[in-house]
Amino acid sequence: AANNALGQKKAYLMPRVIEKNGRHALLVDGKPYLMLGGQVHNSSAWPGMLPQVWAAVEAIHANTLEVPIYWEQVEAVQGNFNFSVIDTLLLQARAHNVRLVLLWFATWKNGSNHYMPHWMKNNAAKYPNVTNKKGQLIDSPSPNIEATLEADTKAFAAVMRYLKKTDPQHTVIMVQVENEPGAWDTQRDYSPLAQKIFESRVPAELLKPELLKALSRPTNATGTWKEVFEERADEYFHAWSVARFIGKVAAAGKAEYALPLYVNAALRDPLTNPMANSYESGGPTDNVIPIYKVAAPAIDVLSPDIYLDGSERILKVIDLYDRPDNALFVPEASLAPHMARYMYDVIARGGIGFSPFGIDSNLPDGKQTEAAERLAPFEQDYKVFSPMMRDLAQWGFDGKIKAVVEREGNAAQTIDLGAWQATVTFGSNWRGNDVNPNTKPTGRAMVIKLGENNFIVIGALCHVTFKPLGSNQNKVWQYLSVEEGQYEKGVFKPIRILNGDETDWGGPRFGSTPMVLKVNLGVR
Ligand code: N0T
Repeated sequence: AANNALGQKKAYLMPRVIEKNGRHALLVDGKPYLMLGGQVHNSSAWPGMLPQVWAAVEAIHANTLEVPIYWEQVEAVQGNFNFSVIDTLLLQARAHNVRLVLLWFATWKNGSNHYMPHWMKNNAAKYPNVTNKKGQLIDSPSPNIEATLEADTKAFAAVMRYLKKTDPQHTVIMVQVENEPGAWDTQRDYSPLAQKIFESRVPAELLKPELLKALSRPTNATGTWKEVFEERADEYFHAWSVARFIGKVAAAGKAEYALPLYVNAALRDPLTNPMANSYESGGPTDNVIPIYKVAAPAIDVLSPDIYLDGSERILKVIDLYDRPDNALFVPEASLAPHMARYMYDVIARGGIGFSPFGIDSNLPDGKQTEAAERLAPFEQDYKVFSPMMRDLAQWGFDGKIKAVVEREGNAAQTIDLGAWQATVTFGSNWRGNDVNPNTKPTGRAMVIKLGENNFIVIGALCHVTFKPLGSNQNKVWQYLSVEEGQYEKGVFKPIRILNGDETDWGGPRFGSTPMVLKVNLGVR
């Protein structure tokens, strides 16, 4: 596969994350790529389970599959690596023309050590868990243990070395290092060893004025963890320890093969600044992103796993992880119909991907209808997005897309487009009357600005109208044309022109199946 028609070795470009004016793109084969992702359930990455995984990938039109690889399976015998499952995944992904994001379930899986090989679990003295404040052992590995770090580093480097050798065409485009690292049930390790480090001085790397400022501390602060970070000392100490550990594992892997790497976060409430005893401590939650950036420079992206409720919370989280120093990537989101619409916001921000969790249904028998209902909105959006994926990725990177997602209460929203303002109302609207407001907030729309008066509008469960702004203000306007169509390999193919009842009452109505419209506006 790595040879061209003349039998010469083909040069494949490495996937990488780039930044321009604070926006990002994931380059795959040298061009911006948008991951229309799906993640499998935790125990699905076994050859016998894959047929139903591919069925789900096909059903939702995903272009990227997020799939775990298990340390306990890869290195069941210490130093003896088994990559047979990786081989299977690579072959089958290529056959399905789907890219992979591999998830390294290793030292941490949801804060626990459950994917460590038996030879480690059976040697708790060498690979210990953390101790809580009361001196009790907690179900979470300690980040302060050299032996654990060394074992994980060796294994991850072996995985990356193997990928470099067997995947010249970059079927794997990104790797997640660990899974939701940190500790539930304690803010840090209180073992004698960790306590000793905690009582020493904060390392110089953390005492840079910009970093202290980002952490809301005096820029000249210095001293022990407690002195510098006060009530946040326990959490920051754990975050630093976990991030340094992961940073070293990632650096060793990257030295073998420089794929983009990321760490995913079990989130905290982004609105109330809670303390780390109410969420997983030490993971890349929004408040410790600056610590992770310093402690783990080999990690390209810090990513939110969105299982939160409420549009205010979810949009806030998306905003907190979309930073000039961090590409926006949502590697997990609940597989719920209300969640799909946030992808519009992620795409508009130039995000590099989105993925609902658990696409391969394992609901009990008799719940198949529910499973289909959960997949449906992702399936419908991905169907529209996939043939224009490269365009969306480029437009998002260039800042040409604006999006709205329906909020609780269904209030109308506006989008400023320079010479025009679009107003989006939610529900199925007929002749200006809201006969059918959406029962749940699921409406969504994005507008791509192709020219001053030319737009692509994609939406569902809403109604869109325009009004002239700026130099056009107060002028009489009309639609010159509204074409309904779809993209085929990056080219807009119209099916029909919408006119008459389909556009006269202010503008086009979008039903539950997303539509792609090419809109051309004019003033008199
Ligand atoms: C996720 C998934 C999987 C107060 C849960 C979410 C996945 C892991 N963890 O199905 O286990 O591997 O990354 C944690 C959600 C915490 C919600 C806390 C609400």
